[in-house]
Amino acid sequence: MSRLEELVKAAGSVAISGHVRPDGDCIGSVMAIYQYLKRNMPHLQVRVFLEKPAPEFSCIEGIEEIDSLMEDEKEYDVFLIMDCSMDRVGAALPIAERAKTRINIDHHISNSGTGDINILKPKASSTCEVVFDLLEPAKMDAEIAKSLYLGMIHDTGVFKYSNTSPETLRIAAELISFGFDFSKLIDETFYEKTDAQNRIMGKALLNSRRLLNNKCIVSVVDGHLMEEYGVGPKDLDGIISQLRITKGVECALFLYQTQGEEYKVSMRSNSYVNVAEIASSFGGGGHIRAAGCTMSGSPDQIIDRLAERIAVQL
Ligand SMILES: [Mn+2]
Repeated sequence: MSRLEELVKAAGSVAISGHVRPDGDCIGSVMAIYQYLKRNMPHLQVRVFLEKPAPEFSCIEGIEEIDSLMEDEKEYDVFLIMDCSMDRVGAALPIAERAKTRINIDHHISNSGTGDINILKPKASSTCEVVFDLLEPAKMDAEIAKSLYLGMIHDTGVFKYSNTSPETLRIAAELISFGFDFSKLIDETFYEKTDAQNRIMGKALLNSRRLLNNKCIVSVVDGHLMEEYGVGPKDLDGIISQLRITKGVECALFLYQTQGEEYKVSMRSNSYVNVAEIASSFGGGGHIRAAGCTMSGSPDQIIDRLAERIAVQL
């Protein structure tokens, strides 16, 4: 019996949830467990409570069965909290609190365990990697493998980030042996952009300029430009990553207008500038190589203030 089956063997009903604004790893881990329990424990009543996933995840089997209203008043025997701590399940919180037993499965180092049972592996690339160890390969199929692979590619940037371990790749190897179209999955859920998203990225790159002896690159998208291209903040994802990989650049800045004189600032560095320190000095936060904050003023004023801080570290 797989570890997952053991965990829920005494239960008659299981609810599964993850964090608000669900990403690939959250959706993948939640759906893999859902699919596995439906296949192997058909007597179980299983429900998924999650905010509505973005349209690019529609290729995941059973995604249309997710309950995003979360008005269920049932007392579930087991509530699975995936890829986050219990305080991040959003509207599913009352269902989690009502459940008889909570099981928290996660890989975030900040999660100290918010379930009655906790399965936490901070060294794992993704929650999907943690879930793989709870399942029996003989009881899996291509759809379950595809869901787990989804989470792994999203949390590792398609096996690029430093959280990718030999174990991550060994599991990925096992998953692709189930036979699903992984190239299509990666393109559709990770790389694909709308025409408008491509155009605004092109515009942002054209408008970029270099500062501080060319070691810093900066680009600004204001409200007018967003309106002209018919895009929202979510459509600007990926611009900062493209700026960062410009040859010769140590530090990249991307600003977009949120309202009036307010701008959201994303910062990235490549090898030595600590952008978390700069972001936190302006009330934001993040990691050493990727951080952000919200600042007020004209773009030029904001860039001057940031450049002053960056210059000290260059
Ligand atoms: Mn994750």
